[in-house]
Parts: sequence; C-alpha cells; structure tokens
Amino acid sequence: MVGAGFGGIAVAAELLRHGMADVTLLEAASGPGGTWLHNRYPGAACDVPSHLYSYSFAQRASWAHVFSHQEEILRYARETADALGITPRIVTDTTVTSCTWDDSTRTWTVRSRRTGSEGEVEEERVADAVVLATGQLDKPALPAVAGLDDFAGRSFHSARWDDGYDLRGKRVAVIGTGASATQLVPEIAPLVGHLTVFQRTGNWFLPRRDRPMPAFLNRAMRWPWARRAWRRLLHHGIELLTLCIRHPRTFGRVGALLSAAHMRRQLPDPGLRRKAWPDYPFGCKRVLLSSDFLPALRRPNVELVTDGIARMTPKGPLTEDGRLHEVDCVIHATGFRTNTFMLPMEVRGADGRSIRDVWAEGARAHLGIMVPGFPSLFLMYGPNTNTSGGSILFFLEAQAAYVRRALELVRGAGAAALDVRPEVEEAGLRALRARFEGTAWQSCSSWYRTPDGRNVANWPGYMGEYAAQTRRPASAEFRFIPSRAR
Ligand code: N01
Repeated sequence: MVGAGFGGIAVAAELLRHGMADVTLLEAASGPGGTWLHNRYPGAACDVPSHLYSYSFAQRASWAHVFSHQEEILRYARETADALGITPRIVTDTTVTSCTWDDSTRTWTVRSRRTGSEGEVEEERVADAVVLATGQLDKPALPAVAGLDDFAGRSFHSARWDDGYDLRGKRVAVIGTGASATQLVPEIAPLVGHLTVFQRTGNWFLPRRDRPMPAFLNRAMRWPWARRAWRRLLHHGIELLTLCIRHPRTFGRVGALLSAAHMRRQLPDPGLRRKAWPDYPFGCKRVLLSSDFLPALRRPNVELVTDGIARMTPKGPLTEDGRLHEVDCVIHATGFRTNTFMLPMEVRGADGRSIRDVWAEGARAHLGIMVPGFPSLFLMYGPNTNTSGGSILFFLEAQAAYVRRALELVRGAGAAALDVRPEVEEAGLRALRARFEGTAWQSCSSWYRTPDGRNVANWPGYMGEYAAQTRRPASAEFRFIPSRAR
C-alpha cells in the first residue's frame, strides 16, 4: 500500500478485518494522516459534518465541533490506525519511486527511497498486489506568475504552512480564493497589519455554521442506531448539492438563489459584492461552505484585489493595473497540481507499459480503481472519484471493499492476479462521460478538468450510485493471471 492517509488506512482496515494480514503501508511523511498532516494552515477544517467525515467502521460517539478541525481529524486518523493495528505496519519517511509488474514472477516490485539518520536508502519490496492511496490533492501548486522567486520577503504555500513565521502586524498577501483561502483568511485577518487577497475568480458560497457539537447530539450518538440514522440523514442532505449540480437548470437554480441570498446578506456593500461575485454557473467549481470569509473581506485592514497579477517583484505582487502591492509575506493558497494522481511515480504494468503512456490523454480507470494492463494494481481516490460536496471517506470505504473483494476473487480462482478487461473499462468510461453532459461541472474550467475539457476528477453521480457500482466486482469483468505454480 502506498500512502497512510485516509485512503491507505481504509484499505488496510478492510484487509486486516478480513484476515489478509500481510499488509505494509509505505508513507512518505513522518506519520499517518495524509492531507490532514500536511494542511495545517490556521482554520484548516473539514466542510463535511464530523459524524459523516469519519469511517463507518470506526465511529466516534463524541466530536468537539460540528465540522471537525484539522487537529481533531488528524488525531482521529492516528487513533484509528492505532486501534486497528495499522500503525505498526506503516513504514514512514519512505517515498515510493516506482512500481513494476514482473510478467515472469507475476508480482510487483516496489522501489522506494527512505530518508533517515543515515541519509537516503534505496529499498525494494515484492508484492502480490499494490494499492496506490496517494490522493488527488497532494502536490502543492504555485501560481503561474512571472518572477515568483524575485520576492524578497517570506512566502509559502497554504499546504506547507510556515509555523515559525509570526504574521502578527505584517503586511500579508494571500493569492487565491479557493477552499483553503476561504478557511485561512478569516483566521489571519484579525492578526495581520494589512491583508491583500488576490482573487482571480469569485466563488459561490453556502453557510457553514461551525460551533461546538451540541451536547445532546453527542449524547444521542452513544447509540449505534442513532449514529447510523444521523449519518444517513447527513448523507442524503449532502446529495442535494449533487442534485443541483446534475440539474443546473432546475434544482441548480434553487441552490444558486439560496447561495446568492447568503452572499448578499454577507456583502451589503454593492462594490465589494460585485468584485467577489462569481462569473460562472453555480456548482461548476466547488461550492464553498463558509460563513466567515466574505465578512472578513469587509474588515478595514483587508483589501480584495481582482486585477490579475502581472508579475512578482522583490517587494510584492505587481498587478496589471500597474499597482505594486508591497507586502512582507505572500501566502500561496493556489491549490494543487491535479489530475496527476500518483505521478510522477513510475508505474509499469504488463509488457513494461507505463501508466504515463496509457494516460497520455488523461487519467482513466475502471470505477476509478483499476487500469487494464496493470494486474492487481488498485487506486484509492483515483480518476473520477472526487466528490463535489459529499464525504470522500464514503468513496474510500467503497473502494477498500472493492479491493478486498477483488483479492478474494484472485484467491478463489487460485490465480496470481487479476486484470480488468479493457472492454469493461471502456464501456464504463463511455457511460461515465455521458453523465457529465448538461451538468454544471461542464460550464467552466476548474481543477476537475483537463485543458481539453474532460472531467477526470469527479464522480458524475450520487454517492449511493458509486457504492452500488463497486459493491460486487464480478469475475467476468476480469482476466485472471494464473499463478506460476499451476
Ligand atoms: O485550491 P483551489 P484549494 N492569481 O484550486 C487561485 C479541497 N479542500 O487548496 O479559481 C490569482 O480550489 C485560483 O483561482 P481560479 C477541496 O476539494 C477541502 O483552495 O483558478 N489566483 C483559486 O481561487 C478543494 O476543491 C477542504 O481562477 C490564483 C485558488 O488559487 C481542493 O482541496 C478545505 C492564481 C486555488 O484554489 C483545493 O482547494 C480546503 C493566480 N495566478 C481544500 N493561480 C475541506 O474543507 C491560482 N489562483 C474539506
């Protein structure tokens, strides 16, 4: 298994629970937690309610907040890994560089680089199956702005927060207004001397009223049936957002009206409202859940700048209107290099084919999990399995169960591995692409889509549909590779 974030933990838990004990997790970081280990910016939190953003098999009765904060989620990941016996199987500080299928031994060779006190050590392991749980949002992207390195002050990315830098009283620029910026801007605005927020595109907002978890709710959650019922209710509530995105002309309008009302309430000044307003249909990009970002823009020490950044200078960003914004610190809240999945890791399948070549026209995988020609190689949170509002943990659990069932098929067939049939993947992909037609996702460019417009990040339907489609991998969908002994 590559990665010990929520995906790696989900699949390790599933395999261990079903008696598949020979499990090793290779993790580049110093511990488990994945995205919740790396994203430690002030205000980092989840915008999915706590009772839903947690594994169904490791439910907690009690959460501190309605929307859990980063520290609590990271603690939950660590405690879950400890409780399920996963922690001792995690090999940390180990970056996997390549996974290579060997046609003769019918096994995978996994090469990695471990960083320790003795420096860097190259390692090699052999595996019957490989699960890549490296995520979709793990490689921070800097803005494509000329002269970025010329800036003489402090700069860092939101996903690599510089804890050692004291922002108090400083002149700070935040570039970007996505989900990360939306969370960190309200936290740092009261601390800094002056804050300039650079926005390229406005966003649609819905309220997110975070507060300590009501005691009665935590009390009620002592009963497993109450937790199940509450999770189901939250799940269906969140599916309403997908309904709006799937049907922009009908349900989407109602979503857009509610969002516009929320935004008007939060931005009474028409000038600021005009600047912050999105220029694309509701739901095309991620709808941001926040009740404190727009009010933060109204603070006297905060300025929203919508002129494009022409270039970075030693003193700060120079915008296209010729204005120099002198700052002490630049925070890049500019998201991630997306649609690359596990790349640049080298992954070679049958006949030495590189996944990079297979994905030359965009990443693709059967149910986001299996790629033809790569036997017993599984992806967690792979192509077309992102959700625009639901709980990614729901998808991860469905994928983990799929991996386990597929490995049971291998065992049942006495085979070495299984490979999804190309025609099965192709048919699934055609159906999937057709489902994007007419949805809000197709009406603007976003990190979900390739430059030629294909959405390779998102699942186009409801969460329940994904669970149904992944529930029973059928033998007929695969080619079984006999084991050498037979
Ligand atoms: O990144 P983003 P993010 N000048 O790519 C802007 C998840 N997440 O880290 O929209 C000015 O969304 C860019 O502008 P534009 C969630 O899935 C979840 O915020 O491309 N601006 C955009 O505003 C989310 O979708 C939580 O025009 C520039 C911003 O940078 C994903 O992570 C919390 C620019 C990047 O936004 C990524 O979110 C946080 C430039 N030159 C994140 N270049 C939860 O609550 C780029 N931008 C669970």
